[in-house]
Amino acid sequence: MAEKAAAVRVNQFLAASRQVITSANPVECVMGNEAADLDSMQAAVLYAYLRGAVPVINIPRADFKLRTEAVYLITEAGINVDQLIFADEIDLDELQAAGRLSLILVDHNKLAAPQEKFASVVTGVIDHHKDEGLFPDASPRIIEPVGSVATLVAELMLQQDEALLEPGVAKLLLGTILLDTVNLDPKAERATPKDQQMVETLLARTGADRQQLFDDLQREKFNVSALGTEDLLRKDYKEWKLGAVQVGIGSVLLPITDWLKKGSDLAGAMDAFARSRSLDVLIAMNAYTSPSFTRELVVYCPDQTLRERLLSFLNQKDLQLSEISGSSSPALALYAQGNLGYSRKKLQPLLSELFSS
Ligand SMILES: [Mn+2]
Repeated sequence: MAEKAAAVRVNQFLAASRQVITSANPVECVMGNEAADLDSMQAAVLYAYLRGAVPVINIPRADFKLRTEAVYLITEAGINVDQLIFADEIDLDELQAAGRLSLILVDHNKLAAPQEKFASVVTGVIDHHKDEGLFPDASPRIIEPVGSVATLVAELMLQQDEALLEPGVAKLLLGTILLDTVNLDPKAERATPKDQQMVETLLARTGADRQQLFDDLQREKFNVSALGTEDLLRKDYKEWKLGAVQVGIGSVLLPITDWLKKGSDLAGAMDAFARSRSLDVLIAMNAYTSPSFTRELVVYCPDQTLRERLLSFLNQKDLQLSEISGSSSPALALYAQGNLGYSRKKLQPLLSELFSS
């Protein structure tokens, strides 16, 4: 991999913006949406940089490592991750109560329910989602249906001062647009002529290899090799109460055999995860491409009666399960899943049918 790009000025800005929070002055924050995907994060950082505001990454710091493509690109762009400000490192409630907070929303134009309390201090919006018609007096209020909000941020930076686009900044913007537009693929129907044009501008500034950068990002998006069992499970996790049964299902991008090789006892780690969330049933749906698309199923259920009922039900349905060896506990069942059509969206209603009857 190439040497990391330079982002000296951004890093200086990030260090200074941390100090603004602890002063007694008004604080203008730029905040992305709660999903905190790469374009939300980069927009918070770079639009805050452009304005001299405080960027807020809208997830706890502990969740950052789950966005593996963001960890990769932000690091490659030379940005100091330690200096980023995450949602659990700034007390927005306290700032609002003190009358010191104003908020610019990027990559969303409607606050998520837990953050609706901040609606009265929203002063600006930059987004590419459907315009919900809120915050009519916001300034700026830029909502354009482009493929990536990075395209809008790049445009504003170029308008204000081209010198803001040091190499690391240009690389961060470029990689984000490529990821959001599936490398400008017309079939994905994401890229607009404006995204296209911005990619060309940024390619000229960075000298990057477009296909290589996109391939690197795609690879890193699915590269979960550095994550432990708890993080693998919570990276893409949903939970339901089905009848009287609390069920959690994580999508895991790793073969069961690789997971078992991670050293620590899988049944023990599943047990700890299930206990911490008071789950009766914890399922991992493993899906990966290596080389062809494969699905596997991991079922953890310590209660024997419930487990027998669940496993016999799953084996009767058309998931085409065949047992994989390697389980260290009777509570843990490992399966290859022949029917690739059963995603979490389809499994959840099946379980609902079972447990609600
Ligand atoms: Mn977005």
